[in-house]
Amino acid sequence: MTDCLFCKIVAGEIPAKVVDDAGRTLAFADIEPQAPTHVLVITRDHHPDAAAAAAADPTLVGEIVATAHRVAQAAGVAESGYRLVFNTGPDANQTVPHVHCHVLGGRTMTWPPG
Ligand code: D5M
Repeated sequence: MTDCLFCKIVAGEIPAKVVDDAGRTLAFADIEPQAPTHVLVITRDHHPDAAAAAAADPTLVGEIVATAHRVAQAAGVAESGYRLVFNTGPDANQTVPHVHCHVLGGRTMTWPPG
């Protein structure tokens, strides 16, 4: 999609700190980190959100989660624990309409989320 921020990162038109680049996913540091580890895992192809990605190909969301776990392992937070978040739609405050999984770790998370 020509006007999508994350499609531009996939295309290399906008720089990002890439931490994992494999298969159909790409992972890069969030520009506004909310935890010591805060990485976004996206699909290379454009899908507006996680539900749309799952509808297009049910295995794709599994690949996102597998990449997220690899990212957590590489960051050293897999054993202590980490949180995966797919904000979906306006009430969830999704600001970028390209599926992305937040990988948050490196501190104790609170519940409920804000
Ligand atoms: O999360 C969208 C996330 O995308 C938010 O945490 C900021 C992040 N973001 C926005 N622009 C960039 C760039 N250019 N690089 C890295 N991260 C970025 P949402 O769930 O949609 O609210």
